[in-house]
Formats: sequence, C-alpha cells, structure tokens
Amino acid sequence: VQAMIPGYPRLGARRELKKALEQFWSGRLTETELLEQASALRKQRWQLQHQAGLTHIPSNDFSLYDHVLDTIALVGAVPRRYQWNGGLVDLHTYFAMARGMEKDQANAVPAMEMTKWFDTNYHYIVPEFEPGQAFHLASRKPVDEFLEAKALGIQSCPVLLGPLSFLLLGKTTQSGMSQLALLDALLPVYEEILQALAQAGAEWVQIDEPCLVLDLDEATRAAYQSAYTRLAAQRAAQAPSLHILLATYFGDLRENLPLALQLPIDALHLDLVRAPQQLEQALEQAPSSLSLSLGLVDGRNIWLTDFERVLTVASQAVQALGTERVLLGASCSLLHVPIDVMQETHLDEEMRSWLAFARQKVEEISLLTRALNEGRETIEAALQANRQALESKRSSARIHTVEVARNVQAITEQMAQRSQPYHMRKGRQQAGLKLPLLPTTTLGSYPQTADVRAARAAYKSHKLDQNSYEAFLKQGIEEVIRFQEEAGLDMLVHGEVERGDMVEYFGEYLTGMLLTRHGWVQSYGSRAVRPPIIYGDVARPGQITVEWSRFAQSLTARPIRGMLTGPVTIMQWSFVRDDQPRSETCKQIALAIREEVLDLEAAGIRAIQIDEPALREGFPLRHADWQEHLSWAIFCFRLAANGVRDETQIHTHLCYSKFDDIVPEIASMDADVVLIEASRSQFDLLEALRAYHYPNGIGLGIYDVHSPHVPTTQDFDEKLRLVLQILPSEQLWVNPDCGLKTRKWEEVKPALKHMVSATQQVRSSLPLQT
Ligand code: THG
Ligand code: ZN
Repeated sequence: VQAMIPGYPRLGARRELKKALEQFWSGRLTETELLEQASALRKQRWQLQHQAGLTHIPSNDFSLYDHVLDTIALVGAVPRRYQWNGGLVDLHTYFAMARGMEKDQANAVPAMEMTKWFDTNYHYIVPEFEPGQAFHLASRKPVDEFLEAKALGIQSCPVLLGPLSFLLLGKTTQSGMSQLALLDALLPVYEEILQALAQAGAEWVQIDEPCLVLDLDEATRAAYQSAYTRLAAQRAAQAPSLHILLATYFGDLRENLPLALQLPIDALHLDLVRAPQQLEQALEQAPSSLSLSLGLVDGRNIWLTDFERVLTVASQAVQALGTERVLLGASCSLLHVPIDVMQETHLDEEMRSWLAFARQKVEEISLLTRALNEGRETIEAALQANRQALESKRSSARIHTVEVARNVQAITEQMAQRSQPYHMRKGRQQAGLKLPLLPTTTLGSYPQTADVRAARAAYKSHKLDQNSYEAFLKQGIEEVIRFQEEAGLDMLVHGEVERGDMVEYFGEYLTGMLLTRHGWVQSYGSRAVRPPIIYGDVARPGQITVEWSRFAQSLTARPIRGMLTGPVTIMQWSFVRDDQPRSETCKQIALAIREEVLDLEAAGIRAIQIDEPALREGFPLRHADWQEHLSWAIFCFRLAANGVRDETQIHTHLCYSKFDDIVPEIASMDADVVLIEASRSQFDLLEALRAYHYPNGIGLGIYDVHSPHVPTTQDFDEKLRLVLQILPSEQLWVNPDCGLKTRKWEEVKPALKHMVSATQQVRSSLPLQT
C-alpha cells in the first residue's frame, strides 16, 4: 500500500509565498529572489512529506498563483490581449493574466476571469478559448519541478490538470463554440509533456479529472474515452514505463464510475469521504490492471481522522485487490485546509487533539499505511491516542447544549414565513422609509484604510484599549454617514468599519465556533482566509451588531440598513462539524442570526440586509441533489430573515456566481430586495428575472467595484437606461455590485456621486408615477 496525497498547501506555514509575491509585485523583490523563495518552499514541503513517510509525493502541485493558470501557460493558451510572443510563458505574462496589466498610460488590460473551484472557497483563473484556438507546450514547469525534487533525492509524482477538466473548466470566447472540439488540438501537448516527464525519470503522473464527478453529457463521456485511449497508445509507444493515476475528488462518480474504471490508466483515485458508497462498486468492477487510490482522509475538513474507520475500509480494499494495488491518501488536495495545528498555541490541548491540518493529515496517512503494510500492532500507541481523542470529542460538554437542541426542535415552518406576501408588505415598508423611485444605496462595507486595519490589530493585541477603539470606530461610522448624506444616497449603511472578514467577525461572537491564528487557506493568488471552525452547538450569547446600527441611525434622518451575514454563508465559509448533518448546523446558525435580526428591528432599524454571497457555491455539484439541499438551505435563510414585521424591509446580497439559472430559488427566499452582482453576465440575469416575472425589489450592481475604474455620470446613465428597458423602474434599486472594502476612497467618492447624479437624471426623465 502506497501513502499518497493529491496535493499540499502552497502559501507556507507563515504565508511566506504571499509575502514574497506581494513584495515582488511591488518591486521590492527581484524575479530571481521570488523564484528562490518559491523553490525553498517546495523543498520544505517535499522534505516534510518524505520524512513523514509518504511514498507517493506530488510535484507541480505548487503554483505561484493558480494551477489552472499554470495549465494555461503549459499549453500556451494565453489570450491575445496579453501580447505574448509565443515562446515559453514568462513571469510577466503569467502575472499579467492573473492580475491584469498596464499597457500604456490610458490602457489597462484586465485580468482573466476568476471563478470558484468546484464547491470550494478557492478561485481559479478561467481558461479562455477562441475559435481556432491552437496549443503548444509553453512551459517546462512540471519537468523542472520533478527534476528539482529528484535532485533532493525525492522521486515525485507530477500532477497535471487533465485535458478534459481543463477544457470543461474554461469558457469559449464565441457562443456556440464547443470546448470539446479543441481536444484534438490539445492532446498532442499532453503527449509531449508526458513524454518529457518520462524522459526526466517520472514513473507515475497524477492527472486530475475532477470533472468526472459532475453531470456529463454523452459527448463528454465519449471524449474521456477517446482522450485517455489516445494518451495510452502514445505512452505504450513512447513512454512505456510511465504510469497514470487518474484523480477524481469532491464527489461521487455515479454513472461515470464504470467509464472511469475501464479507462486505460493504472490507478484511479476516489474521494471516499464525500462518496464512500462508490468503493463497493469500484472493488467489484476494477479490472485487474487497475489500482485504486482510496481518498479516506478528509482533504476538505480539519477533524482528526477516525483510524478504525479508515482501517476497516482500507482492509476491505486490500483484501479484494492485494496490497500492490492499493494506495491510501487524502480525499483531495490538502490545499483546502490550513497547514499546522501545532501553530495554534492559543488552543487548549484537548481542542488541538480533535484537529488535523495538512501536516497532521500527512502523518495520519503515513501511520495508517504502515498499519496496513506492517500490521496494526506497529501503530498501537497511535491507535490508542486516536481512540481517546475521538471519545473525548464525542462526549465533550463543549459540543452539546441542551438549550440549542431544544430551540432547533421548536423550529416551525411558520417561523420562516413572512406574515404577508410581498405586495402587501411593500406599501407598509414604503410608508416608513419614504424612498424615491430608483432608491440609491451601497452594499455594506466602505474602504478599509490602513489606519482602520492598524487600529483593529492594535486593539486585538491589547495595545489600544476598548474605549479608544470604540471611539475610533464611532468616528469612522460618522464619516461614512456624512459622506453618504453628502453624496445623496437614499438608504445608508454604517460602513462595517468594525469588521475584518465578515465570517470571522460573526465567528468571534457566536458560541460553538473557534477562530485560528494561523489557519490560512488560499482563496486566490496571494490571498487567503481563515475559516472559523464550527465545533459545537452554535448560539448567540448577546447582541453583535445592534449597537453600531443604532449609533449610525442616531446620526441621520435617512434610513440605515442593518448588516448581517446569513447562515448559509457563515457555514459555507467555515469548517463544519462532522458529527451532525450540515442542515442541523445551518439551522442553529439561522436561529442565532434570527435573534440578531429581531434585536435590530426592536432597536428601530427599518431595513436589514442579510448577505448570502456563498449561497450559490454551496449548491451540490450534481443537479439531482439540488432539491434536497435547497429545501434546507433556503429554509435557513428564511428562518433567519422572516421573523420580522411587515414594516421591516429585508435585503439580501448574493455574489461571486452566476444566478440566471436559479431565479426561482432566489424568489423563494422572499427578500424584499435582492442586491445582486450582475456586472459580468448582466443581461442573462436581467432576462432571466424578467422571464420569471421576479416580483420583489432588485438592486442591480451597475458599479463594478472589482475595477479601479471610476465610471462617469454618463456611463451610469447609459447602463441604467439599458436596465430600465428590461425591468420596471418601480422594482429597481441602484447600487454598486458588491461591498467597497477593497476600493480606495479616491475611487469610491466620485464613483458614488456619479451613480447618484445619473439616477437623479434618469428619475426626472421618467413619466410620473401614480
Ligand atoms: N470572506 C470569506 N470567504 C470569501 C470571501 C470573504 N470567499 C470568497 C471571497 N470573499 C474571496 N475573496 C477574498 C478577497 C480578499 C481576501 C481574501 C478573499 C483577502 N485576504 C487577506 C489576505 O490574504 O491578505 C487577509 C484578510 C484578513 O486579514 O482577514 O484580502 O470575504 N471568508
Ligand atoms: Zn458581493
């Protein structure tokens, strides 16, 4: 039995790569220095895995930015606008694709689009294919990194993103163009790279095909068959010693399992954490030439592995296939978990004993593999410790709270239901809010300047006392309110100056959730988040945001909107407990947020926004599983939101995704206003909303906050008139497409003033309403 992982985190235990990249981008590090630091990080990772006892150690899983971008460079699929000369893709071109580039004073070339990697919180760069797209080998990264490991005495297994997943994850620049049609042009590059790896001495290559866990049409399934058949024929002729491990993860192969099992490959990796049920069929149907790689250690969560469970399942596989044909490993790349629990010195010993981050998972895999190869008795002490830790978690009083259980039991359908339908509520809300047609507003956050971050850091490290910090925050809120009044916005927000990451912020106030100090997980490029760990029953011991909203409202006659994060997003962006269904955890969070909503209402706040930016990404990867998921996910939002009186206006904000295919689900949330990101696929969404006769208020983001560009009044005017050709003015709000946290005040001030003056212009040109 071989011990494997499909990949390891890249940023480093102290986010060394983040720091190096950001220094390089700001000109404080040379290219050579950046590459040296990256190389040192790779060395550390390999040695750690090697010393821990992994036998199947990945290479080329490292990336300076993103592994899909690496693949774009590998096959030379650089879009024309980056003016690449066609040789090897240099670092300048590589980062231009990731981050955009300045061409000359007036022209900036935007970055390539980013989107979520399956149902994770990692974002990849979306490949773009144009008609007649050509490919050629334009990077030696996989070979270079293989040789780099070899020079350290480590025989690694290079990881490539497979040709089908690469094509399927990309987009075409012309509608009607099929990605699959590009397969014939792409495969020769994969043949070339496989041959080069074989020549360099590689014995195994891991080819990732996570798209095999998605719903695939017949043409795509046929393309899988023909692509791997072709690669196998080439290998037989040119690289007979090279073995292919085809890696799938994040779900169940289902109807694609028979297909995958009979592809001409040497090993198939299965995610047996997300989809344990597929093992039985795999064991029955695997041809004798195929090894199975058992993804039994959770690569998506941070809990200690249950050794007994893994050994039971893995022994079954060993019995059926023999030790030679079994690999044991993580369910997916460890990219999605933090690096080392031992850095969390603020946690007590018991809590730490329940957790396993990437480093600990590598150790677990190596111990478990040893038990399979050399007998359980060789890890007896570890088995004992594992049993004890699991038992202490199961029975811990820190996890279960009688009151929370009782409250969840008492949830009724009616609690999630507004007392009147939208058209009845609308007038009652307007009577209090007195908003003009096309009300203008912003989404929540305002620029977080260096002094805000510095003050928060000083407060957290006790260098700034509570009173001074609160005074600082109140001053920040007052500035944001005055600015919004001056700009002429109609509904105001307090600006969220008190919050860093929104999920971390709520995590700090809710029981049952813990925050890490160093538990960074890569989000995209150099950026990372620290997902809270939901370890026990969630409850709200006291008010969280009420004082800030009340204070903001005391400063102005215009309505203030309270600002909360919804239960689905809090859960989606946290590590969740593994001892109860996600739906239970989500209900607990929903009840906590509901209490905050009702307290805001009682404090006189007339409008409350409950953000669900992650609503979409929590959707199951398979369409067939949507209904079950939606039935509780949407319910939890409604449970959080819908306890209010008719007069209170509920807003929600969705972002980071496409929404035109879930309009009915959005409608079923029954928010009075949905503020939605629409800058990318604006017209698809508008058309979908119109076609559905979406009844409630809609705030369409007409200011793209992801760009430093400041639109003119004219720009906004044109956009607004276009939108009004599709949707009626009585339904529309005018707002940016997302929070303004990452923008600069110099950009935000003129942009919002232009947005307001364009709205006023359009308003005065509309026929009078009755
Ligand atoms: N919060 C959480 N998850 C998210 C987002 C979020 N996932 C999706 C999306 N937003 C990801 N976007 C970002 C944007 C910026 C950063 C991270 C994810 C970021 N991080 C800082 C960094 O890496 O330097 C650290 C931030 C901090 O100090 O807290 O800039 O908003 N949970
Ligand atoms: Zn947003």
